[in-house]
Amino acid sequence: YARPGAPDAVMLFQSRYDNWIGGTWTAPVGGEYFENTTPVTGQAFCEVARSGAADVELALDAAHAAASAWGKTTAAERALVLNSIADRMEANLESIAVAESWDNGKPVRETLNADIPLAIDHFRYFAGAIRAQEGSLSQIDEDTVAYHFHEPLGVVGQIIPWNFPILMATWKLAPALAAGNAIVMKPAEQTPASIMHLISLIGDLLPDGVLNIVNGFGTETGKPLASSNRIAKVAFTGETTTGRLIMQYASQNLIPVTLELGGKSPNIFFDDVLAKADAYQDKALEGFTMFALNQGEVCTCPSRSLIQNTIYDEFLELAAIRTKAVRQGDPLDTETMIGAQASNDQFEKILSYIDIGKAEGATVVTGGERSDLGGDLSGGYYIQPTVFAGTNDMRIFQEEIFGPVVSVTSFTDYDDAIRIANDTLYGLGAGVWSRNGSTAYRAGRDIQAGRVWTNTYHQYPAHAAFGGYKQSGFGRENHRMMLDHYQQTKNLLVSYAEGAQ
Ligand code: TXE
Repeated sequence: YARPGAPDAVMLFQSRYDNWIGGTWTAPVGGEYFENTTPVTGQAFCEVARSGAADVELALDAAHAAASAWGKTTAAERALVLNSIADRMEANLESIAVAESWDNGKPVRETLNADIPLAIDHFRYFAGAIRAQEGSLSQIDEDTVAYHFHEPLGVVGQIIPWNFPILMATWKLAPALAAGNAIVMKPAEQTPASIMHLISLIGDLLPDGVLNIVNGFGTETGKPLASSNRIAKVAFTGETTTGRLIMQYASQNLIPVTLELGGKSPNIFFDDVLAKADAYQDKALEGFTMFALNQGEVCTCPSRSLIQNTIYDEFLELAAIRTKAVRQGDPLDTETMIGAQASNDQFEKILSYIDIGKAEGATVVTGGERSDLGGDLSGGYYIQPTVFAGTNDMRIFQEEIFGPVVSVTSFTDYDDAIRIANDTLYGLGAGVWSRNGSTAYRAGRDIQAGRVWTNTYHQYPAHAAFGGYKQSGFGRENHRMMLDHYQQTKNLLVSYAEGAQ
Protein backbone atom coordinates (compact mmCIF):
# COMPACT_ATOMS: atom_id res chain seq x y z
CA TYR A 1 0.00 0.00 0.00
CA ALA A 2 1.52 3.29 -1.12
CA ARG A 3 0.12 6.00 1.10
CA PRO A 4 -1.54 8.60 -1.12
CA GLY A 5 -1.51 12.27 -0.22
CA ALA A 6 -4.75 14.21 -0.25
CA PRO A 7 -4.52 15.22 -3.95
CA ASP A 8 -4.05 11.57 -4.97
CA ALA A 9 -7.09 10.50 -2.97
CA VAL A 10 -9.17 13.22 -4.62
CA MET A 11 -8.01 12.02 -8.06
CA LEU A 12 -9.96 8.78 -7.53
CA PHE A 13 -13.22 10.65 -7.81
CA GLN A 14 -15.10 12.34 -10.60
CA SER A 15 -15.59 16.04 -9.85
CA ARG A 16 -19.33 15.54 -10.30
CA TYR A 17 -21.52 12.45 -9.86
CA ASP A 18 -24.86 12.04 -11.58
CA ASN A 19 -27.24 9.29 -10.60
CA TRP A 20 -26.69 5.75 -11.88
CA ILE A 21 -29.95 4.76 -13.57
CA GLY A 22 -30.57 2.06 -16.17
CA GLY A 23 -26.84 1.47 -16.56
CA THR A 24 -25.97 5.09 -17.41
CA TRP A 25 -24.97 8.24 -15.57
CA THR A 26 -28.13 10.29 -15.49
CA ALA A 27 -28.25 13.99 -14.58
CA PRO A 28 -30.80 14.94 -11.90
CA VAL A 29 -34.07 16.18 -13.42
CA GLY A 30 -33.91 19.45 -11.46
CA GLY A 31 -30.27 20.03 -12.47
CA GLU A 32 -29.16 20.55 -8.87
CA TYR A 33 -26.07 19.15 -7.13
CA PHE A 34 -24.78 19.27 -3.56
CA GLU A 35 -21.20 19.51 -2.31
CA ASN A 36 -19.57 16.47 -0.74
CA THR A 37 -16.94 17.13 1.93
CA THR A 38 -14.15 14.93 3.22
CA PRO A 39 -14.05 14.77 7.03
CA VAL A 40 -10.28 14.22 6.76
CA THR A 41 -9.70 17.93 6.09
CA GLY A 42 -13.20 19.43 6.09
CA GLN A 43 -12.81 20.41 2.39
CA ALA A 44 -15.39 19.83 -0.36
CA PHE A 45 -14.03 17.53 -3.09
CA CYS A 46 -16.88 16.68 -5.46
CA GLU A 47 -20.52 17.41 -6.12
CA VAL A 48 -23.32 14.92 -6.30
CA ALA A 49 -26.81 14.82 -7.83
CA ARG A 50 -29.46 16.34 -5.57
CA SER A 51 -32.43 14.21 -6.55
CA GLY A 52 -36.15 14.43 -5.98
CA ALA A 53 -39.27 12.37 -6.62
CA ALA A 54 -38.88 12.63 -10.43
CA ASP A 55 -35.41 11.04 -10.24
CA VAL A 56 -36.72 8.26 -8.01
CA GLU A 57 -39.44 7.59 -10.62
CA LEU A 58 -36.82 7.34 -13.38
CA ALA A 59 -34.88 4.84 -11.31
CA LEU A 60 -38.04 2.86 -10.60
CA ASP A 61 -38.86 2.82 -14.34
CA ALA A 62 -35.42 1.36 -15.04
CA ALA A 63 -35.69 -1.17 -12.23
CA HIS A 64 -39.15 -2.34 -13.34
CA ALA A 65 -37.93 -2.72 -16.92
CA ALA A 66 -35.09 -4.96 -15.70
CA ALA A 67 -36.72 -6.88 -12.86
CA SER A 68 -38.54 -9.59 -14.76
CA ALA A 69 -35.58 -10.78 -16.86
CA TRP A 70 -33.19 -10.61 -13.89
CA GLY A 71 -35.64 -12.51 -11.70
CA LYS A 72 -35.80 -15.30 -14.28
CA THR A 73 -32.04 -15.80 -14.56
CA THR A 74 -30.76 -18.99 -12.99
CA ALA A 75 -29.16 -18.97 -9.57
CA ALA A 76 -25.94 -20.04 -11.30
CA GLU A 77 -26.02 -16.98 -13.57
CA ARG A 78 -26.64 -14.60 -10.71
CA ALA A 79 -23.91 -16.24 -8.66
CA LEU A 80 -21.47 -15.66 -11.52
CA VAL A 81 -22.36 -11.96 -11.56
CA LEU A 82 -21.94 -11.65 -7.79
CA ASN A 83 -18.59 -13.41 -7.95
CA SER A 84 -17.46 -11.14 -10.78
CA ILE A 85 -18.35 -8.10 -8.64
CA ALA A 86 -16.27 -9.57 -5.81
CA ASP A 87 -13.33 -10.20 -8.17
CA ARG A 88 -13.48 -6.68 -9.58
CA MET A 89 -13.55 -5.23 -6.07
CA GLU A 90 -10.62 -7.37 -5.02
CA ALA A 91 -8.61 -6.20 -8.04
CA ASN A 92 -9.35 -2.59 -7.00
CA LEU A 93 -9.07 -3.07 -3.24
CA GLU A 94 -6.72 -0.16 -2.59
CA SER A 95 -8.61 2.37 -4.63
CA ILE A 96 -11.95 1.44 -3.04
CA ALA A 97 -10.42 1.45 0.44
CA VAL A 98 -8.83 4.88 -0.03
CA ALA A 99 -12.07 6.25 -1.51
CA GLU A 100 -14.00 4.98 1.50
CA SER A 101 -11.51 6.49 3.96
CA TRP A 102 -11.50 9.80 2.14
CA ASP A 103 -15.29 10.05 1.98
CA ASN A 104 -16.03 8.80 5.51
CA GLY A 105 -12.90 9.67 7.54
CA LYS A 106 -12.26 6.13 8.77
CA PRO A 107 -8.70 4.76 8.84
CA VAL A 108 -7.45 3.05 5.71
CA ARG A 109 -6.10 0.36 8.06
CA GLU A 110 -9.76 -0.62 8.58
CA THR A 111 -10.99 -0.17 5.03
CA LEU A 112 -8.10 -2.21 3.59
CA ASN A 113 -8.36 -5.01 6.13
CA ALA A 114 -12.01 -5.07 7.17
CA ASP A 115 -14.65 -2.97 5.41
CA ILE A 116 -13.79 -3.79 1.81
CA PRO A 117 -12.61 -7.42 2.30
CA LEU A 118 -15.82 -8.07 4.28
CA ALA A 119 -17.87 -6.52 1.46
CA ILE A 120 -16.10 -8.70 -1.09
CA ASP A 121 -16.72 -11.79 1.00
CA HIS A 122 -20.37 -10.82 1.32
CA PHE A 123 -20.87 -11.00 -2.44
CA ARG A 124 -19.10 -14.38 -2.51
CA TYR A 125 -21.12 -15.69 0.40
CA PHE A 126 -24.47 -14.85 -1.22
CA ALA A 127 -23.25 -16.20 -4.57
CA GLY A 128 -22.76 -19.52 -2.77
CA ALA A 129 -25.90 -19.25 -0.64
CA ILE A 130 -28.21 -18.79 -3.62
CA ARG A 131 -26.66 -21.79 -5.39
CA ALA A 132 -27.27 -23.93 -2.33
CA GLN A 133 -30.83 -22.76 -1.70
CA GLU A 134 -33.55 -25.32 -2.24
CA GLY A 135 -37.31 -25.14 -2.21
CA SER A 136 -39.42 -27.70 -0.38
CA LEU A 137 -42.16 -30.16 -1.03
CA SER A 138 -44.92 -31.47 1.22
CA GLN A 139 -46.84 -34.60 0.41
CA ILE A 140 -50.44 -33.75 1.33
CA ASP A 141 -51.84 -37.21 0.47
CA GLU A 142 -51.00 -40.03 -1.91
CA ASP A 143 -51.91 -37.95 -4.99
CA THR A 144 -51.50 -34.37 -3.82
CA VAL A 145 -48.28 -32.42 -3.50
CA ALA A 146 -47.51 -28.90 -2.24
CA TYR A 147 -44.44 -27.37 -3.89
CA HIS A 148 -42.78 -24.32 -2.34
CA PHE A 149 -40.78 -22.12 -4.66
CA HIS A 150 -38.71 -19.05 -3.78
CA GLU A 151 -39.55 -16.05 -5.92
CA PRO A 152 -37.92 -12.62 -5.89
CA LEU A 153 -40.01 -9.75 -4.56
CA GLY A 154 -39.43 -7.65 -7.70
CA VAL A 155 -38.18 -4.10 -7.22
CA VAL A 156 -36.90 -3.18 -3.77
CA GLY A 157 -35.88 0.11 -2.16
CA GLN A 158 -32.79 0.37 0.02
CA ILE A 159 -31.70 3.34 2.14
CA ILE A 160 -28.33 3.24 3.80
CA PRO A 161 -26.30 5.30 6.31
CA TRP A 162 -22.88 6.92 6.22
CA ASN A 163 -20.95 4.96 8.86
CA PHE A 164 -19.92 2.00 6.67
CA PRO A 165 -21.08 3.24 3.26
CA ILE A 166 -19.78 0.38 1.12
CA LEU A 167 -20.26 -2.41 3.64
CA MET A 168 -23.82 -1.31 4.48
CA ALA A 169 -24.58 -1.04 0.76
CA THR A 170 -23.19 -4.54 0.25
CA TRP A 171 -25.16 -6.04 3.15
CA LYS A 172 -28.30 -4.99 1.28
CA LEU A 173 -27.20 -5.41 -2.33
CA ALA A 174 -25.71 -8.90 -2.21
CA PRO A 175 -28.74 -10.80 -0.84
CA ALA A 176 -31.22 -8.74 -2.87
CA LEU A 177 -29.33 -9.37 -6.12
CA ALA A 178 -28.74 -13.03 -5.30
CA ALA A 179 -32.48 -13.48 -4.73
CA GLY A 180 -33.20 -11.95 -8.17
CA ASN A 181 -34.51 -8.49 -7.28
CA ALA A 182 -33.92 -5.19 -9.03
CA ILE A 183 -32.86 -2.34 -6.74
CA VAL A 184 -33.17 1.37 -6.23
CA MET A 185 -30.71 2.45 -3.55
CA LYS A 186 -30.22 5.80 -1.85
CA PRO A 187 -26.82 6.34 -0.21
CA ALA A 188 -26.45 8.73 2.71
CA GLU A 189 -25.93 12.36 1.69
CA GLN A 190 -22.81 12.56 3.90
CA THR A 191 -20.97 9.77 2.01
CA PRO A 192 -22.21 9.33 -1.54
CA ALA A 193 -18.85 9.43 -3.34
CA SER A 194 -17.22 6.13 -2.36
CA ILE A 195 -20.34 4.25 -3.48
CA MET A 196 -20.35 6.12 -6.78
CA HIS A 197 -16.66 5.28 -7.18
CA LEU A 198 -17.55 1.64 -6.59
CA ILE A 199 -20.34 1.86 -9.18
CA SER A 200 -17.89 3.29 -11.71
CA LEU A 201 -15.84 0.10 -11.20
CA ILE A 202 -18.61 -2.54 -11.15
CA GLY A 203 -21.55 -0.92 -12.96
CA ASP A 204 -20.88 -2.78 -16.22
CA LEU A 205 -21.12 -6.20 -14.55
CA LEU A 206 -24.89 -6.06 -13.98
CA PRO A 207 -27.61 -5.89 -16.63
CA ASP A 208 -28.84 -2.31 -17.14
CA GLY A 209 -31.47 -1.28 -14.62
CA VAL A 210 -30.88 -4.10 -12.11
CA LEU A 211 -29.06 -1.71 -9.79
CA ASN A 212 -29.92 1.99 -9.70
CA ILE A 213 -28.42 4.57 -7.36
CA VAL A 214 -30.22 7.83 -6.66
CA ASN A 215 -28.43 10.39 -4.50
CA GLY A 216 -29.89 13.08 -2.32
CA PHE A 217 -31.27 13.99 1.07
CA GLY A 218 -33.59 12.10 3.38
CA THR A 219 -36.92 13.82 2.86
CA GLU A 220 -36.22 14.87 -0.75
CA THR A 221 -35.05 11.50 -2.08
CA GLY A 222 -35.42 8.86 0.63
CA LYS A 223 -39.04 9.63 1.41
CA PRO A 224 -40.35 9.36 -2.18
CA LEU A 225 -38.47 6.07 -2.50
CA ALA A 226 -39.70 4.55 0.77
CA SER A 227 -43.28 5.79 0.15
CA SER A 228 -43.48 4.57 -3.41
CA ASN A 229 -46.16 2.06 -4.32
CA ARG A 230 -43.74 0.75 -6.96
CA ILE A 231 -41.44 -1.02 -4.51
CA ALA A 232 -42.18 -4.41 -2.98
CA LYS A 233 -40.02 -3.91 0.11
CA VAL A 234 -37.90 -1.29 1.82
CA ALA A 235 -34.71 -2.01 3.73
CA PHE A 236 -33.32 0.72 5.95
CA THR A 237 -30.35 1.29 8.24
CA GLY A 238 -30.18 4.50 10.24
CA GLU A 239 -31.56 6.34 13.24
CA THR A 240 -34.47 4.87 15.22
CA THR A 241 -36.65 7.97 14.68
CA THR A 242 -36.10 7.75 10.91
CA GLY A 243 -36.92 4.03 11.09
CA ARG A 244 -40.33 4.91 12.53
CA LEU A 245 -40.97 7.21 9.56
CA ILE A 246 -39.90 4.54 7.08
CA MET A 247 -42.37 2.13 8.66
CA GLN A 248 -45.15 4.71 8.39
CA TYR A 249 -44.42 5.27 4.69
CA ALA A 250 -44.31 1.53 4.01
CA SER A 251 -47.55 0.94 5.90
CA GLN A 252 -49.43 2.96 3.24
CA ASN A 253 -48.48 0.34 0.68
CA LEU A 254 -48.47 -2.65 3.03
CA ILE A 255 -44.99 -3.69 2.05
CA PRO A 256 -42.46 -5.46 4.26
CA VAL A 257 -39.74 -3.48 5.98
CA THR A 258 -36.44 -4.46 7.50
CA LEU A 259 -35.00 -1.94 9.93
CA GLU A 260 -31.52 -1.86 11.42
CA LEU A 261 -31.52 1.03 13.85
CA GLY A 262 -29.68 2.50 16.81
CA GLY A 263 -28.04 0.85 19.78
CA LYS A 264 -26.53 1.39 23.22
CA SER A 265 -24.68 -1.87 23.52
CA PRO A 266 -23.44 -3.10 26.91
CA ASN A 267 -19.99 -4.68 27.18
CA ILE A 268 -19.84 -6.70 30.42
CA PHE A 269 -16.60 -7.61 32.20
CA PHE A 270 -16.93 -10.20 34.98
CA ASP A 271 -14.30 -10.26 37.74
CA ASP A 272 -12.44 -13.34 36.48
CA VAL A 273 -11.23 -11.27 33.51
CA LEU A 274 -8.40 -9.96 35.71
CA ALA A 275 -7.66 -13.33 37.37
CA LYS A 276 -4.36 -13.54 35.48
CA ALA A 277 -2.29 -11.02 33.51
CA ASP A 278 -2.32 -13.22 30.42
CA ALA A 279 -3.34 -13.19 26.76
CA TYR A 280 -7.02 -13.49 27.71
CA GLN A 281 -6.86 -10.39 29.93
CA ASP A 282 -5.13 -8.58 27.10
CA LYS A 283 -7.86 -9.61 24.69
CA ALA A 284 -10.56 -8.39 27.10
CA LEU A 285 -8.89 -4.97 27.45
CA GLU A 286 -8.72 -4.81 23.68
CA GLY A 287 -12.45 -5.62 23.70
CA PHE A 288 -13.03 -2.60 25.95
CA THR A 289 -11.31 -0.23 23.49
CA MET A 290 -13.58 -1.42 20.68
CA PHE A 291 -15.85 1.55 21.54
CA ALA A 292 -13.42 3.67 19.50
CA LEU A 293 -13.44 1.41 16.44
CA ASN A 294 -14.73 3.30 13.40
CA GLN A 295 -14.66 6.45 15.58
CA GLY A 296 -17.54 4.91 17.56
CA GLU A 297 -19.81 5.33 14.54
CA VAL A 298 -21.08 1.78 14.72
CA CYS A 299 -24.64 0.83 15.58
CA THR A 300 -23.21 -1.92 17.82
CA CYS A 301 -20.59 0.34 19.41
CA PRO A 302 -19.97 -1.05 22.94
CA SER A 303 -20.86 2.36 24.30
CA ARG A 304 -21.68 1.15 27.84
CA SER A 305 -19.05 -0.81 29.75
CA LEU A 306 -20.23 -2.71 32.83
CA ILE A 307 -17.41 -3.78 35.14
CA GLN A 308 -17.78 -5.95 38.25
CA ASN A 309 -17.21 -3.80 41.35
CA THR A 310 -14.45 -6.07 42.78
CA ILE A 311 -12.19 -5.27 39.80
CA TYR A 312 -13.61 -1.87 38.87
CA ASP A 313 -10.70 0.41 39.86
CA GLU A 314 -7.96 -1.85 38.57
CA PHE A 315 -9.77 -2.61 35.33
CA LEU A 316 -10.49 1.06 34.65
CA GLU A 317 -6.85 1.97 35.23
CA LEU A 318 -5.69 -0.65 32.72
CA ALA A 319 -8.47 0.27 30.30
CA ALA A 320 -7.50 3.96 30.40
CA ILE A 321 -3.87 3.11 29.58
CA ARG A 322 -5.06 0.97 26.71
CA THR A 323 -7.41 3.68 25.43
CA LYS A 324 -4.66 6.29 25.43
CA ALA A 325 -2.62 3.98 23.18
CA VAL A 326 -5.28 4.11 20.45
CA ARG A 327 -3.45 6.12 17.83
CA GLN A 328 -5.35 8.96 16.23
CA GLY A 329 -4.18 10.60 13.04
CA ASP A 330 -4.46 10.96 9.29
CA PRO A 331 -6.94 8.31 8.13
CA LEU A 332 -4.74 7.61 5.09
CA ASP A 333 -1.79 6.63 7.29
CA THR A 334 -1.79 2.86 7.82
CA GLU A 335 -0.66 3.29 11.45
CA THR A 336 -3.77 5.31 12.32
CA MET A 337 -6.32 3.47 14.45
CA ILE A 338 -8.94 6.22 14.82
CA GLY A 339 -9.66 8.82 12.16
CA ALA A 340 -12.25 11.56 11.68
CA GLN A 341 -15.97 11.63 12.47
CA ALA A 342 -17.97 11.31 9.26
CA SER A 343 -19.50 14.79 9.18
CA ASN A 344 -19.45 18.15 10.89
CA ASP A 345 -22.98 17.52 12.21
CA GLN A 346 -21.89 14.26 13.81
CA PHE A 347 -18.75 15.93 15.20
CA GLU A 348 -20.88 18.66 16.84
CA LYS A 349 -23.38 16.11 18.16
CA ILE A 350 -20.64 14.08 19.87
CA LEU A 351 -19.01 17.15 21.40
CA SER A 352 -22.40 18.24 22.75
CA TYR A 353 -22.84 14.79 24.37
CA ILE A 354 -19.40 15.13 25.94
CA ASP A 355 -20.62 18.41 27.44
CA ILE A 356 -23.84 16.72 28.59
CA GLY A 357 -21.82 13.98 30.31
CA LYS A 358 -19.69 16.53 32.14
CA ALA A 359 -22.78 18.55 33.11
CA GLU A 360 -24.62 15.54 34.51
CA GLY A 361 -21.70 14.74 36.78
CA ALA A 362 -19.95 11.88 34.98
CA THR A 363 -16.18 11.75 35.50
CA VAL A 364 -13.88 12.02 32.48
CA VAL A 365 -11.38 9.17 32.91
CA THR A 366 -9.54 9.99 29.69
CA GLY A 367 -10.18 12.09 26.56
CA GLY A 368 -13.15 14.42 26.59
CA GLU A 369 -11.96 16.96 24.01
CA ARG A 370 -11.68 17.43 20.26
CA SER A 371 -8.25 16.65 18.77
CA ASP A 372 -6.43 19.23 16.71
CA LEU A 373 -4.06 17.26 14.51
CA GLY A 374 -2.55 20.35 12.87
CA GLY A 375 -1.67 21.08 9.23
CA ASP A 376 -4.29 20.12 6.63
CA LEU A 377 -6.02 17.99 9.22
CA SER A 378 -6.87 20.90 11.50
CA GLY A 379 -10.09 21.44 9.52
CA GLY A 380 -11.08 17.77 9.99
CA TYR A 381 -13.47 16.32 12.55
CA TYR A 382 -11.31 14.55 15.15
CA ILE A 383 -12.35 13.67 18.71
CA GLN A 384 -10.25 11.99 21.43
CA PRO A 385 -11.38 8.52 22.52
CA THR A 386 -13.30 9.36 25.67
CA VAL A 387 -14.04 7.27 28.77
CA PHE A 388 -16.71 8.52 31.16
CA ALA A 389 -17.50 6.96 34.56
CA GLY A 390 -21.08 7.39 35.79
CA THR A 391 -24.42 5.66 36.31
CA ASN A 392 -26.81 3.99 33.90
CA ASP A 393 -29.57 6.57 34.42
CA MET A 394 -27.46 9.32 32.83
CA ARG A 395 -28.23 10.48 29.29
CA ILE A 396 -24.75 9.43 28.13
CA PHE A 397 -25.71 5.86 29.13
CA GLN A 398 -29.17 5.94 27.55
CA GLU A 399 -28.86 7.91 24.31
CA GLU A 400 -26.94 6.91 21.21
CA ILE A 401 -23.92 9.21 20.89
CA PHE A 402 -22.44 7.45 17.87
CA GLY A 403 -18.91 8.61 18.63
CA PRO A 404 -15.72 7.38 20.37
CA VAL A 405 -17.28 7.74 23.80
CA VAL A 406 -17.83 4.95 26.34
CA SER A 407 -19.83 5.32 29.55
CA VAL A 408 -18.55 3.01 32.29
CA THR A 409 -20.33 1.82 35.41
CA SER A 410 -20.02 -1.03 37.91
CA PHE A 411 -22.25 -3.97 38.90
CA THR A 412 -22.33 -6.17 41.98
CA ASP A 413 -23.26 -9.64 40.72
CA TYR A 414 -24.63 -11.54 37.72
CA ASP A 415 -28.25 -10.41 38.16
CA ASP A 416 -27.20 -6.80 38.59
CA ALA A 417 -25.13 -7.00 35.38
CA ILE A 418 -28.07 -8.36 33.37
CA ARG A 419 -30.47 -5.80 34.88
CA ILE A 420 -28.22 -2.87 33.87
CA ALA A 421 -27.43 -4.38 30.48
CA ASN A 422 -31.14 -4.68 29.64
CA ASP A 423 -32.05 -1.26 31.08
CA THR A 424 -32.06 0.40 27.64
CA LEU A 425 -34.52 1.01 24.80
CA TYR A 426 -32.17 -0.74 22.44
CA GLY A 427 -31.15 -4.33 21.78
CA LEU A 428 -28.72 -4.57 18.91
CA GLY A 429 -25.35 -5.72 20.22
CA ALA A 430 -23.66 -6.71 23.47
CA GLY A 431 -20.38 -8.13 24.72
CA VAL A 432 -19.73 -10.61 27.52
CA TRP A 433 -16.28 -11.28 28.94
CA SER A 434 -15.69 -14.14 31.38
CA ARG A 435 -13.32 -17.09 31.64
CA ASN A 436 -16.25 -19.08 33.02
CA GLY A 437 -18.05 -20.70 30.07
CA SER A 438 -21.27 -21.13 31.99
CA THR A 439 -21.45 -17.45 33.08
CA ALA A 440 -20.61 -16.28 29.58
CA TYR A 441 -23.21 -18.56 27.98
CA ARG A 442 -25.99 -17.66 30.43
CA ALA A 443 -25.30 -13.93 30.07
CA GLY A 444 -25.38 -14.28 26.30
CA ARG A 445 -28.83 -15.84 26.54
CA ASP A 446 -30.17 -13.37 29.14
CA ILE A 447 -29.17 -10.15 27.39
CA GLN A 448 -31.94 -8.85 25.15
CA ALA A 449 -29.92 -8.19 22.02
CA GLY A 450 -29.77 -9.74 18.57
CA ARG A 451 -25.99 -10.20 18.59
CA VAL A 452 -24.02 -11.02 21.74
CA TRP A 453 -20.29 -11.34 21.24
CA THR A 454 -18.80 -13.64 23.83
CA ASN A 455 -15.09 -13.16 24.57
CA THR A 456 -14.77 -11.21 21.33
CA TYR A 457 -16.30 -8.07 19.82
CA HIS A 458 -16.96 -6.38 16.48
CA GLN A 459 -16.68 -9.38 14.23
CA TYR A 460 -19.03 -9.32 11.24
CA PRO A 461 -18.78 -12.54 9.26
CA ALA A 462 -21.24 -12.95 6.39
CA HIS A 463 -22.72 -16.14 7.78
CA ALA A 464 -23.79 -14.99 11.26
CA ALA A 465 -27.23 -13.37 11.61
CA PHE A 466 -27.22 -9.71 12.58
CA GLY A 467 -30.14 -7.56 13.74
CA GLY A 468 -31.98 -5.94 16.59
CA TYR A 469 -34.30 -6.61 19.49
CA LYS A 470 -36.51 -3.87 20.96
CA GLN A 471 -36.09 -0.42 19.35
CA SER A 472 -33.01 -1.50 17.42
CA GLY A 473 -35.28 -2.75 14.65
CA PHE A 474 -36.29 -6.08 13.18
CA GLY A 475 -35.38 -8.45 10.44
CA ARG A 476 -31.88 -9.83 10.11
CA GLU A 477 -28.97 -9.10 7.85
CA ASN A 478 -26.12 -11.40 6.84
CA HIS A 479 -26.52 -15.19 6.96
CA ARG A 480 -28.51 -17.02 4.30
CA MET A 481 -31.67 -16.38 6.33
CA MET A 482 -31.45 -12.87 4.86
CA LEU A 483 -32.63 -14.32 1.54
CA ASP A 484 -36.05 -14.80 3.17
CA HIS A 485 -36.34 -11.02 3.46
CA TYR A 486 -35.89 -10.65 -0.31
CA GLN A 487 -38.06 -13.52 -1.49
CA GLN A 488 -41.63 -14.63 -1.25
CA THR A 489 -42.93 -18.16 -1.26
CA LYS A 490 -44.99 -19.47 -4.14
CA ASN A 491 -46.96 -22.54 -3.24
CA LEU A 492 -48.31 -24.80 -5.99
CA LEU A 493 -50.76 -27.30 -4.57
CA VAL A 494 -51.14 -29.99 -7.25
CA SER A 495 -53.45 -32.95 -7.50
CA TYR A 496 -52.16 -35.87 -9.55
CA ALA A 497 -55.33 -37.89 -9.01
CA GLU A 498 -57.06 -38.89 -12.23
CA GLY A 499 -60.57 -38.89 -10.78
CA ALA A 500 -62.40 -37.37 -7.83
CA GLN A 501 -60.68 -37.91 -4.49
O1 TXE B 1 -29.49 9.25 10.33
P1 TXE B 1 -30.72 9.06 9.40
P2 TXE B 1 -28.50 10.53 10.40
C1 TXE B 1 -27.83 7.34 14.24
C2 TXE B 1 -26.66 8.01 14.93
C3 TXE B 1 -26.59 9.34 14.28
C4 TXE B 1 -28.04 9.63 14.04
C5 TXE B 1 -28.34 10.61 12.97
O2 TXE B 1 -26.95 8.16 16.31
O3 TXE B 1 -26.01 10.32 15.07
O4 TXE B 1 -28.60 8.38 13.70
O5 TXE B 1 -27.75 10.23 11.75
C6 TXE B 1 -32.05 8.72 5.09
N1 TXE B 1 -37.14 9.19 4.56
N2 TXE B 1 -27.41 6.47 13.17
O6 TXE B 1 -29.26 11.80 10.55
O7 TXE B 1 -31.43 10.35 9.24
C7 TXE B 1 -30.77 9.53 5.07
O8 TXE B 1 -30.73 10.36 3.93
C8 TXE B 1 -36.29 8.36 3.95
C9 TXE B 1 -27.36 5.07 13.48
O9 TXE B 1 -27.59 10.45 9.25
O10 TXE B 1 -31.49 7.90 9.91
C10 TXE B 1 -29.74 8.43 5.10
O11 TXE B 1 -29.57 7.86 3.81
N3 TXE B 1 -34.96 8.36 4.18
C11 TXE B 1 -27.11 4.24 12.33
C12 TXE B 1 -30.36 7.39 6.02
O12 TXE B 1 -31.77 7.68 6.00
C13 TXE B 1 -34.49 9.20 5.10
C14 TXE B 1 -26.46 4.75 11.13
C15 TXE B 1 -29.87 7.43 7.47
O13 TXE B 1 -30.08 8.73 7.98
C16 TXE B 1 -35.34 10.09 5.79
C17 TXE B 1 -26.65 6.16 10.92
C18 TXE B 1 -36.72 10.06 5.49
N4 TXE B 1 -37.60 10.86 6.11
C19 TXE B 1 -27.08 6.96 11.94
N5 TXE B 1 -34.59 10.82 6.65
C20 TXE B 1 -26.97 2.76 12.52
N6 TXE B 1 -27.89 2.12 13.21
O14 TXE B 1 -26.04 2.16 12.00
C21 TXE B 1 -33.31 10.41 6.50
N7 TXE B 1 -33.24 9.44 5.55
